[in-house]
Amino acid sequence: MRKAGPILVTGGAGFIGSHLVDGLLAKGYAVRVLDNLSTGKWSNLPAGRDRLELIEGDIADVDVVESSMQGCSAVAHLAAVASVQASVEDPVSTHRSNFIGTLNICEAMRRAGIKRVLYASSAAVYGPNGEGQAIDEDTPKAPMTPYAVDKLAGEQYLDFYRHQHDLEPAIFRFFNIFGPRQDPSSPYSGVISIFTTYARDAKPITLFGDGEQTRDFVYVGDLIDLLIQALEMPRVEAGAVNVGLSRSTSLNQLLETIGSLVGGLPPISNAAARAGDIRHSRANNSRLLARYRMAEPTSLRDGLARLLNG
Ligand code: NAD
Ligand code: UD2
Repeated sequence: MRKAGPILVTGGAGFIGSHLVDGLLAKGYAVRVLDNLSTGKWSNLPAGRDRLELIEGDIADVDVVESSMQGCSAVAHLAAVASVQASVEDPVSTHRSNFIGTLNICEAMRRAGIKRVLYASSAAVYGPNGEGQAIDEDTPKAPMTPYAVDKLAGEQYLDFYRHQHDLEPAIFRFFNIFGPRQDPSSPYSGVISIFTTYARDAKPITLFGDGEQTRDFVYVGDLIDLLIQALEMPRVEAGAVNVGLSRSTSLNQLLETIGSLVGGLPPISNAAARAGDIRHSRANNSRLLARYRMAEPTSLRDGLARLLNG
């Protein structure tokens, strides 16, 4: 695999993508990144590295996708408008990236004869279903936003290409991923990126709701190990895989841990819970554990410490 041509990482200048690029380079792979820099930054990636090619371009542009794929051995498709709220405000342009872009990747792979593709889907496909229990992959889907509709449609297209054209998609439904380089600048950024940045800068924090809502937080480094395994395994089984630790943390517990790491918390104000907010989100990760090797996951405290020191 390593000598057979670069891995194309779409969205490689973003939060998760840039960590995947680091992981692949460290393992000796050549990497080509395709990113339109809408939220990603080249400065997330190491400068002047051999084996790393950067292409600024849009996955909604068929020609760009096709030329970027020339000579590649596999694809990690992470590019997307990752903000659920952005998809609610502008479904059409989100759809171009999240749906048309994914279809362009499938078609270009078919034409280039490339088989293996990783796909970053989301727990958002379950909507409120499964709330209050550990959500397994067979839980009925209830996509409630354009973001979730497009992610689910992308999964289904990848299934079609698997049956029809022997593509080998490894589809992952990420729960709440956190770590260094997650952009805290929007109010809809990941809660950990906001809380850690504000705590460090002593800026007031807003807690939507009573803080007893829970999430299944995964440190980005643990995710990258799984993604690289999915590129290297001889065969990918059909069916999407939840990426969560089946570990519930409330926002109040999260704040307490951040406070103990930074030596205190800034003022915290409570605001009304966000419309449509999910109260409890936790993965049943039996399928993940059955298919992938998983070392002891990074504890929330260690992940937060790395983020704060990074
Ligand atoms: P991110 O915004 O940091 O990364 C997305 C990258 O895609 C950015 O670099 C952006 O510039 C690029 N991009 C967006 N539209 C593009 C287009 N049309 N053409 C080319 N590049 C484009 O977000 P992230 O958190 O790193 O998310 C990576 C993937 O994981 C996304 O597909 C996202 O939907 C998915 N995901 C993330 C989480 C999470 O907890 N962070 C949860 C579920 C799913
Ligand atoms: C995450 C993903 C989303 C989708 C969804 C699946 C992120 C950023 N979003 O949404 O893409 O995959 O999971 O169900 O990863 N909060 C505060 N104060 C703040 C910011 C957030 O209290 O300043 C709360 C927020 O109201 C929510 C919780 O923190 O209750 C988590 O919010 P989030 O935006 O990090 O993630 P989530 O789970 O809504």
